Amino acid sequence: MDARYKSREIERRSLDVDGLKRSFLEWLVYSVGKDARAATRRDWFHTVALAVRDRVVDRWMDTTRSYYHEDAKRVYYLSLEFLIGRLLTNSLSNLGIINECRQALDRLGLSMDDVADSEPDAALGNGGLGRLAACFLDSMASQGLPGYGYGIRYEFGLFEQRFEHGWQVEYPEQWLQFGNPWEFARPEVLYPVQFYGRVEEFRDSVGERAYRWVDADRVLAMAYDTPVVGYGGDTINTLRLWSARATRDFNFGHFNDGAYMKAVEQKILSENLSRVLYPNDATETGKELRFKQEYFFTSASLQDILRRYLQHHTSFDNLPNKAAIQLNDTHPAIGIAELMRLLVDQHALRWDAAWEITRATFAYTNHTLLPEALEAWPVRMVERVLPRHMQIIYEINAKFLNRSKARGTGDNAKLSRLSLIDERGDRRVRMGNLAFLGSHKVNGVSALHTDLMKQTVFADFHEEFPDRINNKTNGITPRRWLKQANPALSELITSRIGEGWISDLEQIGALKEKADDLVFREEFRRAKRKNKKRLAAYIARQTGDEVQVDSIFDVQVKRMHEYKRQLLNVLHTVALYNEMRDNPTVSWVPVTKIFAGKAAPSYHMAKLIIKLINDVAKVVNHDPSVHDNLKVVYLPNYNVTAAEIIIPAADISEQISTAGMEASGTGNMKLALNGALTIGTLDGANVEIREHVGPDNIFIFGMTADEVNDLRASGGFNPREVIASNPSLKRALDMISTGVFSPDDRNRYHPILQALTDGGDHFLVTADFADYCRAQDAAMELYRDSEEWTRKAILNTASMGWFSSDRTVNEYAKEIWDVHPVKPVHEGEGFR
Ligand code: GP0
Repeated sequence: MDARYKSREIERRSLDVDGLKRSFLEWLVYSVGKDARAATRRDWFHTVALAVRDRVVDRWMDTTRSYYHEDAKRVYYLSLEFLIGRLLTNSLSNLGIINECRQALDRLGLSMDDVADSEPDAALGNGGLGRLAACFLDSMASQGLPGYGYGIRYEFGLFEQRFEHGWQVEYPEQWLQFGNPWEFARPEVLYPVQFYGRVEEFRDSVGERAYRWVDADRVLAMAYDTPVVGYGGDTINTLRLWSARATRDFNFGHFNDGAYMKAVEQKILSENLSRVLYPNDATETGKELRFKQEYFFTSASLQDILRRYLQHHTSFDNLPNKAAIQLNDTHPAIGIAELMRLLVDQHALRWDAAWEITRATFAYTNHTLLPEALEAWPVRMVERVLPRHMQIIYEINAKFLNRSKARGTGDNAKLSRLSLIDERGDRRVRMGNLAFLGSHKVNGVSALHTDLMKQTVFADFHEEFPDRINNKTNGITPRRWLKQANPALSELITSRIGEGWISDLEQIGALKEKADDLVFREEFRRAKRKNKKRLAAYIARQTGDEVQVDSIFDVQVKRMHEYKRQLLNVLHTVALYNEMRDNPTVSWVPVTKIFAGKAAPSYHMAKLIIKLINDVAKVVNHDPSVHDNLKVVYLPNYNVTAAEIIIPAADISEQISTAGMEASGTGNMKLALNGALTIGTLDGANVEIREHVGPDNIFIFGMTADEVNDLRASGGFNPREVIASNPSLKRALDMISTGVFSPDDRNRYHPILQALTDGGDHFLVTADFADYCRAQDAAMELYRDSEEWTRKAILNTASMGWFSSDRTVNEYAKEIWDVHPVKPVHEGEGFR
């Protein structure tokens, strides 16, 4: 090799300050095409990202090659959402060169924070489900597990939320507008995906009945790869996202008619498939385009998985030993029919063999029991869009129901509940049933949720397959959610217990004994205060509101949903406002209520609650009679980047869903890890958080899931009686209904009042109100004793080790996937 070339190769990979600085300048000039005088902040971001990417590529190839050489079993995480957020700080931090990078930029007169702030937030997801997928990618790479993410490269991520007169307004989020320095386009990794057409029956070479899908429309799926940097930089995994490309072949019918433009138009329209993320969280809207998106990325991923498998194998018998496919919710569940089609129609396997392979390969994670989220596609649509898959689904169903009948499974009512087809009304394909039947393991995301799955949605299936359902309580990555987002606390922790906690979060338990150490408490408070100042500055920039750093930062950040009960929180806010006005001489603990979260654009009630919070904020924040003791803030455009600023600054974490309705929650884990005390119901993972932090270090209130269930079943719940018997609740509701917060439109909130009264208060806001206020009072009282508060906050941080997504992913690896870590062999020269 030419000596000059070789030295440049080494330079490309150097990790010291000088090497970084030189390569920044080189990238700026030769790839971004600017000199230092003309470069904008965005140019510098692209420059730094490209230089960092250089330091990742060799190790990435080493990792991929090692998996290939070992023919390791891989896990494929199929998810319609990956909520990754920004990658610059994450990559630098996982590579261990964040300080070197900061210094190199310093020498160029640049601020690392400004450069990092120029990166768009990759919001290819709605909320918890998408963020969980991103945390799992980090954890798989950090533990050396051969894990691939597969999804869609949406051109438009989740909408940008702004407020206009307090109302949510949506704007398109164009994260790719200025290019994406992290991704590698793979124009040669291209798979055809078909839609529509019809099925032809024929006899195969041995005279067996076989099927062909003909006259279908075609789109191409093109791969874009993003390296996923594991902690320590040893393993670099791949996130492969598919983008729709038009095929070049023309519809000759149109062409011969001279309708050239019409043919081209169709081609262009086919690329709409990967245009935009559906903005609904936990609701199914039943749009054909969504169904096509699901099939599009699932089919491309399966074709890619089989291609990779066939590099080493000639028969499919070993597929389950080489590939584990995890379905993140039912969105990719059509993959079960697709794998059957690929094995039976394209690779000529016998049905029973193909079914065994399919079931042994797939596993399914359920994320919610909400009926409005359970996907059920009209048979007529599936038949039209994917005619061969509809046949396959019928065939799976017939075989299953016949076998069940033969085994003497229950009555017809039970069989019709087990059926893949819902025969009531317009016939529908139940994707949850398909996912369950086509998987060898099915899991819930918290202990309570998994129990409820067994008792409700999958009760009949659980009876048939008692070993299939298992629990995998969610987790969060400590790299992004503590090390990166909260440097103040991270440095303090590392100064006392070393940095082992970053890759083994259970080690953070060693901090428990520091809870009684006065000096440590003081430093813990100082870290929190620093984060609160950072958030206060962010609030001032975003909303113009001034908040007191020494007030309680009471935080509820999550998607806006009635079951998450932001309404309960704002009702308490109004009640507290009244108490403060009634008792001006009491020395109140100042409180700042901080809300953030998006509502689905078509979810009117959720948007109305946002408006209510903003209206309440307007009144409360400008009322001199509360002496700044109460402030209400709704931060716009909640996303991963905002979460990284808000979460480390929280004193109180609001996790107040109606018991039985929040599958797990993961924000609850992030907040507790960062030293917030939870006010919460016994719902989702709150139950397990209480077990870990201890009942004295969490404020639990409200009805349990069983009580909710009984109360609803009894039909005897009367919210009007509850309201009438609680003066503070009644007064708050009266103020809202008489227009105290909406003098410009006194009837604005009637739909909310209506839902809480005649509507029957489905989410039991009124039922839990009194106990919620009691929990709030207890928290405010405790906050006066800052030593005791800090002790509990430390115990929260110290007790969250089990909630690392490393633990979660390890459980999946051992109990579902049977995959093992691979140590990559690094061939790179002059590297470290
Ligand atoms: C569940 F069904 N979740 C869904 C969905 O469509 N979107 C979504 O984000 C969430 C649950 O609501 C959760 O409880 C859970 O922790 C998360 O999935 C990951 O399992 C919200 O935090």
